[in-house]
Amino acid sequence: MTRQPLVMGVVNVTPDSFSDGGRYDTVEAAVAHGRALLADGADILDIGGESTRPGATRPLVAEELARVVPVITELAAAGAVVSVDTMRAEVAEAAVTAGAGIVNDVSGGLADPEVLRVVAATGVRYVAMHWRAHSDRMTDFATYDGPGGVVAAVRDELAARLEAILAAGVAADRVVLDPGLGFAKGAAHNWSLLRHLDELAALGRPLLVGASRKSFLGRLLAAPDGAERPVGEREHATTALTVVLAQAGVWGLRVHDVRSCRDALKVLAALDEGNGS
Ligand code: PMM
Repeated sequence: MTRQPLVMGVVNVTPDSFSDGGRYDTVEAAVAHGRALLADGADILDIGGESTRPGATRPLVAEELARVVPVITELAAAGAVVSVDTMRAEVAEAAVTAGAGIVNDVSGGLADPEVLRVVAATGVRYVAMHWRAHSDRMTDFATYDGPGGVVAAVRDELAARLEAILAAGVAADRVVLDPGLGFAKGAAHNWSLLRHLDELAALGRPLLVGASRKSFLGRLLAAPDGAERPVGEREHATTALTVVLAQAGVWGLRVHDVRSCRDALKVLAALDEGNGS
């Protein structure tokens, strides 16, 4: 059977994330949500304490630590494979000490290069996402005018990050790359990247993709008056992308609704098992 992607379930311990902000912003609610995602079949729980929605302002380090560390401690103790969604070395270090086995850095080490030192020293897995600027000004950086457009730019910028990550002493086989859908990218940029993931895979590292409920899907499904489909009503489109991305051979899918993602993967697995019969 072809390898199926890992399913990374999102636990945002934030008051302001675009898709689920404020729903799991206490330790109890976040832990309960994490347990529910595990029951639905999540392979990894991605726990974050900083919203990266367009325009978001950053929490204080102490605030971010207080949000994620207790949640990671409990869920890791319950046996979950935990990823910490952070751009800060201090948070990454505390998260790994609390039991996280993956650092998911949406800035790929650009926001705080010390993150790479923590990853190298601890030997955890590292997700490096394509990123250009913090969320309060990332829309100013959504321009890709060079030859090859957004795909070539994201490929080249990820290649440069990969070089810096390896130079910091992180083992190549610990690194996963991510196109960073919606980060300094408009809807057309996201679709181009989804069409050409093979060009990013050519960098030689596995890919994680986070398309779940993002605004480009809201725009795709917009009402006749142009109003974006609300966040909570983008699940079917997200699931359709699950199928496409699994068939494209990605390493992992970062999703909010683990159950529908897992259902879609089960359909693919059943078809795969029937191959040759
Ligand atoms: N997207 C968000 C947050 N973290 N991490 C990775 N690796 N890839 C993503 O696409 C990504 C991410 C924003 O979505 P959310 O607010 O629902 O968490």
